[in-house]
Amino acid sequence: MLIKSLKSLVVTVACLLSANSFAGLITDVETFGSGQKLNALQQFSWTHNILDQGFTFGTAESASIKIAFRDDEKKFFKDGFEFATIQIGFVDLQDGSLLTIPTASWFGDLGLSSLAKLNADGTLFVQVTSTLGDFFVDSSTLSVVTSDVDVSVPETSSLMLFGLGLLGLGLMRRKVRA
Ligand SMILES: [Ca+2]
Ligand SMILES: [Ca+2]
Repeated sequence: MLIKSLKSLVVTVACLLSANSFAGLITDVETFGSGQKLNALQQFSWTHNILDQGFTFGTAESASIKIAFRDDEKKFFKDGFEFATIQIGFVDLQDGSLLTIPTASWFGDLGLSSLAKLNADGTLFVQVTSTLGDFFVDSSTLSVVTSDVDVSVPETSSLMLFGLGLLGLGLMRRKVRA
């Protein structure tokens, strides 16, 4: 009985430890009403801001972005080729300008310079240009993995010590009984 309750205690402590992991995830979604229509050579830009999601400067470890595209394709008359240029950040050699066919969602990881920008001010500029064809930009989702400083570390350690202490106590009692 005692061992059983100790086991559940250890499991509880383990759960607390994993809940106190150092990584966090911030998701910032920008939607553009019923979709922003882009005709040939038109541009559309927006800025993600993760400060209002409780972002702490310098804690972004990695980030990815998903842009949802939708073709304006008519039912009977398929239009021609579609190309979009995606620019992430203002001057960003690593992320560069990416050419994509804007008929489905585009997904990409942010490069170091965009990550540095996020860490510096919590914002990220994104711009889409219709290089060819016409299509909709429906939404943009920025996901940032953060290494938030864990203020509950001392608490976790004492909980673990408490758990280990109880475990030791239980083992001692078991020895005495045997
Ligand atoms: Ca935001
Ligand atoms: Ca089209």
